[in-house]
Amino acid sequence: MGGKKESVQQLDDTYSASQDALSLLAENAELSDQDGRGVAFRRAAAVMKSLPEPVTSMTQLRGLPCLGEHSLRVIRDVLENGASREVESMKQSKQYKALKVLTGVFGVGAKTAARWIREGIHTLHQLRNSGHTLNRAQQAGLEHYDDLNQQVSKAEAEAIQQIVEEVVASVLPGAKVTLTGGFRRGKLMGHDVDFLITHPEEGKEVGLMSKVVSWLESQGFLLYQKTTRNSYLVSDDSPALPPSNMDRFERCLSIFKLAQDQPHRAKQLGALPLDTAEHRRGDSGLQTDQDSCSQRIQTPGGQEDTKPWRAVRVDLVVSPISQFAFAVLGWTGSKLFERELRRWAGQEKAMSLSSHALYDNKKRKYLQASSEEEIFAHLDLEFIPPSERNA
Ligand code: DCP
Ligand code: MG
Repeated sequence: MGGKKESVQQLDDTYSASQDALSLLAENAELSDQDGRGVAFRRAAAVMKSLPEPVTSMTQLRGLPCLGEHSLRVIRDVLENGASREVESMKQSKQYKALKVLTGVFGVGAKTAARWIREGIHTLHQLRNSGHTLNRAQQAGLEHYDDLNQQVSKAEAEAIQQIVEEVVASVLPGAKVTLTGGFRRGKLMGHDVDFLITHPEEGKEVGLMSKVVSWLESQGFLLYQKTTRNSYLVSDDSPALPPSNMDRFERCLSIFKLAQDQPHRAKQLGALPLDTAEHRRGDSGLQTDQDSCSQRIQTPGGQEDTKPWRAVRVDLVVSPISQFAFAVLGWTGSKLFERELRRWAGQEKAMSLSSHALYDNKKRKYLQASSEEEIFAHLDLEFIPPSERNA
């Protein structure tokens, strides 16, 4: 029996090794600003994840969708050699390492990172000494690099939820806060915490964001914030869809200062002053090359980490109640799930789905919905609960 167990374990390892390899290729494509390739590898990884049993032979993959020539080559390599040579060498490449380090700075995207790499900047040390003027987001990203590259736990997300609920209730009684993103899908870790805020009476939500942000700032909860205003306009005869997948809700991209090790006491720590930042974290949640790591550590005299708080990325989004169901659906993700859902709506139903609305292109009208269930029904789909949207 022991032998069987072992071989099953081995199979599972191979199984997840091919998923991991495909996910890494997807990541590398995204970091290299090749979104099309990224989506192709994400789809292939999702197909591998959805298989009911471990793959032992290539014949099992026959007829499966989304597995292109390249993905199949990678899977074969993993099956035959235990690892993909292409992925292993990519992981070791200077380009990949530099992309990973630089795009790990909040506010730095694939294009900026690629430009810097072309100028010979591969590490945070080189970036700091490059003389480049960084924008406010990037400065905050550099300053809180280690914290922001460390995953956020469910307990931390809940502590932040408590704070956000408290401030929202105090500035607009009756307003409702919903945890969205990966945590709504049941994930235990995330790269940030996403919230959607609405009020049951249409229009009451106007002006809410600025009050929430002012309150949070006055209490010392924000290390950084940038609020963008709602730019969504509904017109009667055309689907007012944004040009990209980006939605147009009023949105606050922020970095929270969360008291550490005391998530349950988060409430009382509201007035934690910002200038307690004399100690920097020395640990790193990200694998980077030694050079960039050592340059990042700024703990004076190499003390143990005594900083009583940590920086956490938080997104706040405000939606009018009439668009709330679409907003929840759009902000729950995953990104691949959203993409597939929109594709289904467009190709199978001739409808345009966004985080704001669902438009029926044949009937030339918007379809109303006050819950996610109603949206799935409009799309002729069975309801898929958030925990099953992790594709
Ligand atoms: N989203 C969107 N439009 C944006 C930003 C996000 O539609 N401009 C959606 C898709 C995401 C969800 O909102 O699935 C949350 O975005 P995140 O980037 O936070 O992704 P997750 O929460 O799914 O992952 P993580 O756990 O890494 O935060
Ligand atoms: Mg998220």
